[in-house]
Amino acid sequence: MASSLLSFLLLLMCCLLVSARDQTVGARGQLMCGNQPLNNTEVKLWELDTWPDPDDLLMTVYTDSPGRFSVWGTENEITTITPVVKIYHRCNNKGLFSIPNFCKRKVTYEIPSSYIANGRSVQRWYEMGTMNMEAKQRNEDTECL
Ligand SMILES: [Ca+2]
Ligand SMILES: [Ca+2]
Repeated sequence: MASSLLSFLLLLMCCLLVSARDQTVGARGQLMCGNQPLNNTEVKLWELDTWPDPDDLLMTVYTDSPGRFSVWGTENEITTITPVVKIYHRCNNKGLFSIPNFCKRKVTYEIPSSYIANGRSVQRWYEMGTMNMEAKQRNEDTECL
C-alpha cells in the first residue's frame, strides 16, 4: 500500500519535471538622463515567482558609456515565466529626506509573454529603445543600500 503511494508520487514528480521547460527571454535598450547617456547604471533581469518561492535573478549588467545594455536569461518552469527588467538609477533623483544619491530609483518593466521563447536562446529581443529616465512613474519604487 505504502509502496504504491510512493510510486504514484514518483510518477507525479516525474511528469511535473518533464512538463517543466526551458524558457528564454532577452531585452535591450539605451538609457538617457535628459540628453546625457546614463552610464554605469544597474539593470537586472528578474523572473517573478509567487511567495514563498523567491524571485529569481537571471542577470545583472551595467550600462556602457553610451548607456546601452542587454540582459537575457533562461528559467525552467512548468507555467509561463514572468520576466521583468528592473532599472536602478539616479537620474532626476531628489533623494530620500533630501539626501542626494542615498537611494536609487527602481523602475520595473514586465516583458510581454510573446517575447518568451522555448529553449535556451533568445529568439526575439524585446527592444526597449532609447529611454529618457527623467520622468517619474506613478508606481515606481526606491532601492536603498
Ligand atoms: Ca522562477
Ligand atoms: Ca515564475
